[in-house]
Amino acid sequence: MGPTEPASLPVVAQLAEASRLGDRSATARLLSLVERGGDLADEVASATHSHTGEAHVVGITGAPGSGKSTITNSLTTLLAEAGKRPAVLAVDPSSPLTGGAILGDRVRMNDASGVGVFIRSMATRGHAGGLALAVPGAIRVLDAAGFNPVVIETVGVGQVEVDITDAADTTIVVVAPGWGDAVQANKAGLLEVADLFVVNKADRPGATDVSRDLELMLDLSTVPGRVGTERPSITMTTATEGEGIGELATAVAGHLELLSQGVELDRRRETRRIAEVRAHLDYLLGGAAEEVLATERLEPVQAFESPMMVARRLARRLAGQLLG
Ligand SMILES: Nc1nc2c(ncn2[C@@H]2O[C@H](COP(=O)(O)OP(=O)(O)OP(=O)(O)O)[C@@H](O)[C@H]2O)c(=O)[nH]1
Ligand SMILES: [Mg+2]
Repeated sequence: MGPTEPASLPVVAQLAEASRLGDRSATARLLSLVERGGDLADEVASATHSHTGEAHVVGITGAPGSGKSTITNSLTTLLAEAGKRPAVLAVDPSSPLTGGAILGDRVRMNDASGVGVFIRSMATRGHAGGLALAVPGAIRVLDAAGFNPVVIETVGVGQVEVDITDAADTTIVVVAPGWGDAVQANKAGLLEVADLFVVNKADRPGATDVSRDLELMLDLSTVPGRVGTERPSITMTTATEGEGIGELATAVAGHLELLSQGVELDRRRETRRIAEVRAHLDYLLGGAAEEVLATERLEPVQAFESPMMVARRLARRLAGQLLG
């Protein structure tokens, strides 16, 4: 923010402006507001929204311990050294709000932070609108701040991991020998969401088996690649040594190019936009319903009015309030 700006300018707009100009602490503060949710998060969305669309959003998912953070560290370090401005958003849906970095990841992302990669952990348990609102909001902040690519690492396992792939242009699924191998990835529904596969820990026995299993499953799969019939490529990496990371960077850039050639990039982003609108609508309606329930004095149980009828009556009142 500059000294010439009027003092009345809302603080969120000032932060957004500073963030766009490269002030990282302003970016961090915007992310904290997004993480907390509520009215200020909405203001952040308004202040950043018109400056987005440049960043390639890359999701990295896979079983716990497969090497997602190590890969993210190596990949973003390489990209930063090549002159790009990557940011990392590590999303942990199972932890309560932290407002800061998760210690283990901070250690594993040492190289990246050393070369100026912007790294932020975000816990979404306790977020008013949950993951569905917090993650797109955070991506928007980073995109508007000029970071590109924005890499989202998901911590934890389960449905959430698959959900989060909806937020990305390109989804990388990491598998490693042992627990979290190809069969596990298939069971977790990760085969369908992968644009690119990484078989990490290539230095470990069994890595080529994992790769072969993946190829087999892709052969047998009736699910085509997410872009037309494009089959996800498999990159072998030893992330701890940086091996294969250059190939991965090439694959990631190649996937963006593929998306950009046709309508697929726009289509994915439009799908994302609709999903976010839906999440907001759910949140608004859910909140309004709670309010109606809290403020309307519900009559004692009436034999002639079923719970459904009460709900309909309240919904009519709610609609009147929302529209009136
Ligand atoms: N041998 C070997 N170990 C690796 C490799 N990549 C990562 N590791 C190790 O595997 C462990 C887990 O790596 P992380 O990068 O934290 O894995 P993650 O998928 O981010 O784990 P969570 O975030 O906890 O789900 C660490 O001890 C890494 O040093 C690799 O290529 N080879
Ligand atoms: Mg991790």
